Amino acid sequence: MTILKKTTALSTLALALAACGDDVAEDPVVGSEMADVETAATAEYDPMTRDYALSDDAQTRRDAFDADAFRSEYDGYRDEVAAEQVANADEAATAADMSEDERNEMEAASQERDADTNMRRRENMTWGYLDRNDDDQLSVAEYAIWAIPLDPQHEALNDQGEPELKAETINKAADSFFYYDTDGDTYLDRREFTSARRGENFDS
Ligand SMILES: [Ca+2]
Ligand SMILES: [Ca+2]
Repeated sequence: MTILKKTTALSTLALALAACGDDVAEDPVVGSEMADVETAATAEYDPMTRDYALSDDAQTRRDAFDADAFRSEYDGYRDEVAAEQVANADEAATAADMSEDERNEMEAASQERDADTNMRRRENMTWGYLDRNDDDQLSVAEYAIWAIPLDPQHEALNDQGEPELKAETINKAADSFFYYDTDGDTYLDRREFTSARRGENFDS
């Protein structure tokens, strides 16, 4: 039973085992397969996981992308979201004059955060959370709050010895952004971001 002791340390597996009862717990292989299914059901599409073939026009916009400006805008937003307080879900439930959007936003804002970064888990990143300047469209930096993994801080150190994003991480986020910016205005509207979030594939 040493295997069982080891594997129950993984919370998803422990959940799967608990749900499946003792029969499955006797067989760690079956147990781990179930844990994979559990994880896949809740995971959001990760835009960092594939390559994006850009049209000539999209590539032109991609080439004009300013990585330095991106870094400073993105870092500012990261600081903002890291300082955000967890909302009170009970208040959301009792505020009768809220719109459905506001209620969903409060609900998402009250969910548990990533322990290291205080950022929302990706599936709880609502449009309102990402659209930091409230202009109803996402810039690359706003989009990257969702697209770039929650804790990329240990990726690389800059000249001052501070952690910063690797160029390849920014490049991948930008590639996916310009891939999903189908109307070419260098912002993602709600429809375009929904495509990104679903991981839609436009390649023929
Ligand atoms: Ca915006
Ligand atoms: Ca657009």
